[in-house]
Amino acid sequence: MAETSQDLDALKQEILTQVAAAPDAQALDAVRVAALGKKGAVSELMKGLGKMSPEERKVMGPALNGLKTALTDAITTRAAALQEAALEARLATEHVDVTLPVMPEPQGSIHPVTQVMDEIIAIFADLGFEVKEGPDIEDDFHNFTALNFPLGHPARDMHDTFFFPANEKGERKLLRTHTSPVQIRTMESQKPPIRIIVPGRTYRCDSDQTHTPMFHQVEGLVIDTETHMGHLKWCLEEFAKAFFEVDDIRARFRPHFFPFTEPSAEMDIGYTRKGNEIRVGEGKDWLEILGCGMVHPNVLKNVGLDPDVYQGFAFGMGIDRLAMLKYGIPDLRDFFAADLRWLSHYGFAALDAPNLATGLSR
Ligand code: 2NL
Repeated sequence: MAETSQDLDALKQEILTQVAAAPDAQALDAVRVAALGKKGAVSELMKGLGKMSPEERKVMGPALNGLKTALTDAITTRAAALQEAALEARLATEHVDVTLPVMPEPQGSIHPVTQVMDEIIAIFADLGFEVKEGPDIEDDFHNFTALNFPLGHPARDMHDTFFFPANEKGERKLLRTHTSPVQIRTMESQKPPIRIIVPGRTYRCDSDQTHTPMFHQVEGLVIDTETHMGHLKWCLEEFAKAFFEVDDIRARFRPHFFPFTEPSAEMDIGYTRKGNEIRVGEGKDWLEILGCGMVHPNVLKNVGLDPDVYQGFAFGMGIDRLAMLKYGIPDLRDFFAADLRWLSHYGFAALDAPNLATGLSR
């Protein structure tokens, strides 16, 4: 082997050209193996060093080492450039336009009943009430007996209540006719003070222009040692203002009868009719919005509370009717017809959960 430094220069230029031309990491590695691998061109030359004269080796040794270093550096630099280019190419194919809408079109909407239920819950949550739920299938005790319905009371009658077939002991379950059994269960299981709001489905065997066999109620219950009618009145007036989104409201409490409250009342609010629109809070016509009263001492006794220590108020309202009133929906039966055109007209945006800070229905 009689390599000269000119020969080494030519070899270096040739390999550097190959390095620069390598299109990808794989091709570059092939260039590296051909030059610096065990049997590579540079490695073979280095093997020849042993057979050289000391003078020759003194020149060729550093020259070959310099060549090896120069090639290694060039390959490393090229490898980094290729890796960068590969990453750029991958990012270009995987790029995402973050300004595109999340979904092409909103697919569904919130049913007015759900909207009104969520609005009522938001109002009472703000007043410190806790939401409670319970079973739709109930027993006679929690739906009637505990609530001071005398045996043989007309509301227990087959015409109003959906009963299940009786068991061997003659007991029959039923579909709850109001959400009150949830308040009964709450009073049985937790000590006063109690402040709860109970939304849910209720059932009565009744179907005409203004009644559906399944309907929705929200009931509320407050029990403490000194809770009185004044608290009831303030609380329900605050509710009515918040619900109808007006600063002031005219209200009256008209005596009524419920087996589970004494005294009992229905709450009316003043309104005027302007064409097809009803304006709440002003005017001399009255609109009934809910029933209420002080919890009957017998109900307290039935859940093991001493009526000489505890007292409280309760109320109940029909959600379906309130939704019709607030959102001007003319026919109750459309609520449950599952008509997509009706739902898209009367439905609410799914991400606008009602809250008092930004306005209930906006
Ligand atoms: C209405 C009237 C009302 C209640 C429901 C209640 C519950 C318990 C004790 C006492 Cl556990 N009362 N609930 C009280 C008054 C009226 O609902 O017209 N609902 C649609």
